[in-house]
Amino acid sequence: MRAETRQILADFPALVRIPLVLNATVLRTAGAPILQETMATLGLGVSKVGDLPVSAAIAATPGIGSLTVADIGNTTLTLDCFSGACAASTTLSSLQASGQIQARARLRDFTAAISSKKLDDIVTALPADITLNDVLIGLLEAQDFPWEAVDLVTSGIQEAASSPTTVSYSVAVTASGGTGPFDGNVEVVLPAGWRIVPGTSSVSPAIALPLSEPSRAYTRTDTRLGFRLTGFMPGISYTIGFQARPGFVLGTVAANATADAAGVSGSATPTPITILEPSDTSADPNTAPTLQSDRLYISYTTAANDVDLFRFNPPPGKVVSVWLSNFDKDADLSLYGPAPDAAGAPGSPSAAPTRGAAPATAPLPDEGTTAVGGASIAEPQSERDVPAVAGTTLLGTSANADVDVEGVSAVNANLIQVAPYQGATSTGPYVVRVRVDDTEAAGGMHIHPIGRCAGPAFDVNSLPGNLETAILVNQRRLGDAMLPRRRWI
Ligand SMILES: [Ca+2]
Ligand SMILES: [Ca+2]
Ligand SMILES: [Ca+2]
Repeated sequence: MRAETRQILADFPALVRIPLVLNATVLRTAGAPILQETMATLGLGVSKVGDLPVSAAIAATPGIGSLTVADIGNTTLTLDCFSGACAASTTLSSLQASGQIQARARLRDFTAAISSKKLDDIVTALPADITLNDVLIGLLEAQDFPWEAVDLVTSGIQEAASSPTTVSYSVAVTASGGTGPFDGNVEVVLPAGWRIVPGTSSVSPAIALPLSEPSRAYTRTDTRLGFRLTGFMPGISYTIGFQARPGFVLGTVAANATADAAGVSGSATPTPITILEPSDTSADPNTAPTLQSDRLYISYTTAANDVDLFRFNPPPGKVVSVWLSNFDKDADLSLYGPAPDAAGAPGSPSAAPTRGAAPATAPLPDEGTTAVGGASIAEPQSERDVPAVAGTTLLGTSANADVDVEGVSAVNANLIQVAPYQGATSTGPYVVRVRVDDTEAAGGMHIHPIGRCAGPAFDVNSLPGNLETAILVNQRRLGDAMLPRRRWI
């Protein structure tokens, strides 16, 4: 992402939700830097911008029409090179004129990274519901983007996964009455967050015309696919099949489906599918998966005693920051480092253990609840609920009851623990992200509803050298104490 874009979004986070096409004139007049993002950086394979039909983009602007066959890379998905030649220097405009742009071609089918064309070239052709946020998803710049604010349901981020899960989905459709052949529509309603894999739709037995790409509508409540069937007969059970990328919620789902055709009644029967966690993450520090920095790792807490550990190879002397987010229940995050020095061990700087002797009497156990007004409520401090990994040094814990994101930073952290608070489980996912920095960056925080985390960004190195006194204020706690609680405005 360009530095100017980043700064403007940091200063005016509300801009993230504006629809682009409705504001295209204003953005252009103001010289908005986001319009200068090139198609090489827009992440066409991920963002909704990639859904734009090539023919619509060509029609909307000469900017895309002037691209040549050589510019767009693999042409199989985009061009019809059978009915006419596709010379490397031919422009897309002239191929459009000769009917050689595939009807189902989308911008994401451009396999070459094109840096000569920009968002400005296609902005007026975008569907009205595409917001700036949908574009930012494609920029995939882990260090800059507030990943913890990404809406896993609607972002379609699973399409960017290194090995995305794909399931086969089918719907049986039968029309009764009349003599046919008919044309009709079948609408399939999938759970929110599901995505169809382009180019995978088929119908069996064959009808008069091959099934074209369905229309798609992705919302917070569902994913709707609209199939158009041309030339089918009554009394025959047709199967519409396609590949889909499921969302992140585990469990059995059965899509709704409806069929309509003029003059006949239709029925559509979807096949239920069960989505399972690939495999639970180990609680053994010797077999835990090893994470890379600047990637989103999605996992689940499916049992009350489910502790998940992740290893990390920290660069020497660097600060490892970890965020735990997107969980719909309460979980806590801990970072561990290497085992404490053993007395007399080779390389140990001291012959003495780093920990003192344990108390002779074990501490009182966590009571878990407190009786208030006759009712039993959960202890507000969850830290005592966090398990510890033997043989390691606890470097930091983020264990809050009321934050959207847990975050903790520590130098040389090599083990990350996610543990549910008081046995909380969910069919929904949680997300872990690791980042390596020179300074501390992570802390518990709330997600701002318009897409920005408000978290600790305090850097002690930024203070003037002659400072003698600093008063640190927990603004939220002060606000809770002094004013009616006002979460975020
Ligand atoms: Ca787990
Ligand atoms: Ca586990
Ligand atoms: Ca928590």
